[in-house]
This record gives sequence, C-alpha cells and structure tokens, in this order.
Amino acid sequence: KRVLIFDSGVGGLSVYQEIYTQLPSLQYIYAFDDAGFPYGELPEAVLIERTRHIVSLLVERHYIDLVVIACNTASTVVLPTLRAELSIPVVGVVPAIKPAALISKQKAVGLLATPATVERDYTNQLISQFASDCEVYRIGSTRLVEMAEEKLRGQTVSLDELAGILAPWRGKVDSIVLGCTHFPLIKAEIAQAFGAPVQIVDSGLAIANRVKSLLGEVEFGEQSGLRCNFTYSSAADPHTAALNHSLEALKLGAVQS
Ligand code: DGN
Repeated sequence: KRVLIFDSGVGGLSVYQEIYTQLPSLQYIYAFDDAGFPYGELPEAVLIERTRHIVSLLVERHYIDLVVIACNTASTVVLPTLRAELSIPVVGVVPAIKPAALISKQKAVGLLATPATVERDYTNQLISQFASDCEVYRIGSTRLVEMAEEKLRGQTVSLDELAGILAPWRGKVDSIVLGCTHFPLIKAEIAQAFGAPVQIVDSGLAIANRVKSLLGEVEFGEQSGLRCNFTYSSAADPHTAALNHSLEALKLGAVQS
C-alpha cells in the first residue's frame, strides 16, 4: 500500500514519523509545496485550489492508496473538496482540542497554530464542541513555523524568542495544543521556553491510528524498500539538500527517488 503525506513544508515529517513507527511496511511518498509556503498566509480559495490540484495530480501519478493532508491549515478547509474529488481515503490533521480540554485541570487551553488555523470556522466548531467548559487562548504564528524549518536545517532555536511568543500565556494555561504539524518538531523547545508545568498535545498518534484502521490488514515484518520519496511543486536542488538535512535530524534516512 502506498501513502502520500502532504504539507507545505517539513511539518508533515512529524506526522510521517508517527505513521512510520506504526506502519513500517507501507510505501511512503512525502510531498511538500515549497512554492506555496507558508500556507498560513494564503487566502482560503487559493489554498483549496492549490492543494486540490497538487494532491490529485500526485495521487494519479503515483498510484496512491491513501492521502494524509499533514497540515492543519489546509485540512481545516480542503477536506470536503478532496474527498469529493478522490476515490481513496483522505485523512486530515486538525488541532487536538478535545484531548487538550480533557486534560486541562485549570480548564484553560492554549491553541498554537498558524494565523489562518486559529481563525478558521472549523477551529471555532472544534472549540465549541469539545472545549465549551474551557477558556481557549489562541496564538497564530508564522514565525514559529519558520523556527521549526530552521531547526531541521541545523540552526539553533532561540529560546528567548520562543519565550517572547508564549509570554501572554504564562500563568494562564496548563495545556497547549500544537495545531500545526511543524510544532512537534520544536516541542522540547516550546516546553522549555514556556517555563512552567504544561501538557503539550498534538495530533500525530491519533492520525497514525486512523491510517492503521483505514488500511486494515497490513503485512508487518518486512520493511518497504521505498521508505520515503520526495516530490516538489518546484524541483530545485537546494530543497533536496535541505530536506535530506531534515531527515537526518529526525533520523529518518535520506531521500531516495
Ligand atoms: N504545517 C502546516 C500546518 O499544520 O498548519 C502549516 C505550515 C505553513 O505553511 N505555515
């Protein structure tokens, strides 16, 4: 079985890590739309059309059995369109508001995502459905996305800068939702910069479980030869180098194509 994992950048690798751990014998294609990055700044209609176009093309070309839209910013708007267009399962990644609300003792949750995701109707629905008993604070930050990208390219994450971004929440929230797939890549730094006890949740494991249940019986034991293969919306060499760096940082091997 062949799975396509799609994001605007390296964030989807955090989701790939979780899925690969549970399902090592699948074939994976990781695609990222570096020409459209960052998705958190795109108008909804543009984002829907871009994602629809790229994903449909890749599904057809690479004989994909299941798609994971490993991007909250895209998933919160594009899933109905993609599901109507494709005849294979499409799994989306959306903020883990429900578990974060459940574990918050102070009933105060921080949602950390892109500027687009924190504003989405879909996000508002999740909050009123699953966190109506909580105060939900939101920070939408493209800078954090860039910091995750920089970390995987070997640069150091500035804890001071992170602490500055999170400062409004200190003393207010005891549970934080990582509502962007880039953020699990800097989870340790977020915890450290926050500087107070906090539970941090993301959607990775839930997504891996969903993929597992959708694909049903998968033969375990033998690892697939094609472990991770990359496709780009703009095929420039520096990106391959940057991505290989990311894969090394995450101990996920290197690009094979
Ligand atoms: N990783 C994407 C998400 O989960 O929302 C967003 C990254 C971006 O393009 N800003």
